[in-house]
Amino acid sequence: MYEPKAEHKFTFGLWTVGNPGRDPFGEPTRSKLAPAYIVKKLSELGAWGVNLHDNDLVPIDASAGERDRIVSEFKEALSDHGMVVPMATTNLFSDPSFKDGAFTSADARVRAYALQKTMNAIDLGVELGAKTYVFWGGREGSEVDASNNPLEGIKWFRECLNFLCEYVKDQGYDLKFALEPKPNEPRADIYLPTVGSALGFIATLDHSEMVGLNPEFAHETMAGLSFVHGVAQALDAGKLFHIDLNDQKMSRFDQDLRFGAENQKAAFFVVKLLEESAYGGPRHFDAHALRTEDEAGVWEFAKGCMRTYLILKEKVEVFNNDPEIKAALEAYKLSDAEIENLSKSYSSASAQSLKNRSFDREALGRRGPGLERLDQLTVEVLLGVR
Ligand code: GCO
Ligand code: MN
Ligand code: MN
Repeated sequence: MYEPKAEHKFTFGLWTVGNPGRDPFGEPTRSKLAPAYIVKKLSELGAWGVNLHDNDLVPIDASAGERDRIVSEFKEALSDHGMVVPMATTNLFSDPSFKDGAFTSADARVRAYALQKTMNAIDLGVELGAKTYVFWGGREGSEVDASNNPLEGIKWFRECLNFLCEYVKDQGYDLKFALEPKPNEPRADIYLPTVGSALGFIATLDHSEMVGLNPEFAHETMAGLSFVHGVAQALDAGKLFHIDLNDQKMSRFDQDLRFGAENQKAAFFVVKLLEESAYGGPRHFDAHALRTEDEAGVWEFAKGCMRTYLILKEKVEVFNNDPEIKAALEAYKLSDAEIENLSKSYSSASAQSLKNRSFDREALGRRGPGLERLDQLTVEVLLGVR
């Protein structure tokens, strides 16, 4: 029961289970885990793959020879354990050169270096088999808007993404980009803070068809928004290219909690959306064990993310097959074929008939849609009594 298998497409970043527990107030509480060891452990737990930033694997100052040796050893670990790398990304936030942004830095040399670093990291990702390339603009933002005009920042961001789309096409890579919005941390205000803002921005790119979203549970929650709604909007736009699953208390610092640890109802509806949609991509956990934990706690954390996902997936079945829930949903969605025929698509005749029609406004306002009952039934499914 609830045993993760490759078909579930569970992935973790090297940086997630590899997180040593450093925070702004304290030093690491765990020792570093080698990438090959992470691959082995995650495969034993039933994960399908790992994702990485360039520098999770190859140190920023590695020579070309060192890089090739590290990459070939890592490839061997992947093939020994039957693991894949479906997504890769660039670390454009740790090095001090990126302290005021990478693609949005006001220093043209930093923007050019960020492009160079990203092209190299894309080459690495593609070499490892990645099909999705994530852009999390952690440093792309500001504390003081006096110094960095947000309009220019967005323009530079666009220029860089347009450049990189052309690079991918020029190389003949089979790679899509996924933007990962976040409202704040590490910057006070990060550009493209939410799913909605990223969708608006994507429409302005030269190759918008290559670019979609990597929404994260914690990030929308930090902004006080509904992650379920964000994911739905990305799906509706055909832009859900990847997903970062974790958990978060609203209005806190970035917690990166184990998936389902905090907001079980929202986690349930996310799983429901994913499982019922055409999204066939990875279920990626971008979270880490609590800083209190030792290595054993790290693997408990990883197991917990996958197990909770599978439990919620089962609860989706329970929800969908529950006769009372079915009836409540049917009663909630009141349809009327005749009137929908008039309102679904425009014609001057249907506009005229709608204008002529009289509606019993008071009766419409009197109807109780039954949401209290429907929600209680949902809670009972989650509490395991249905
Ligand atoms: C965060 C982000 C990152 C990104 C990662 C991949 O809040 O730090 O979620 O973990 O997902 O850099 O792009
Ligand atoms: Mn995050
Ligand atoms: Mn993330």
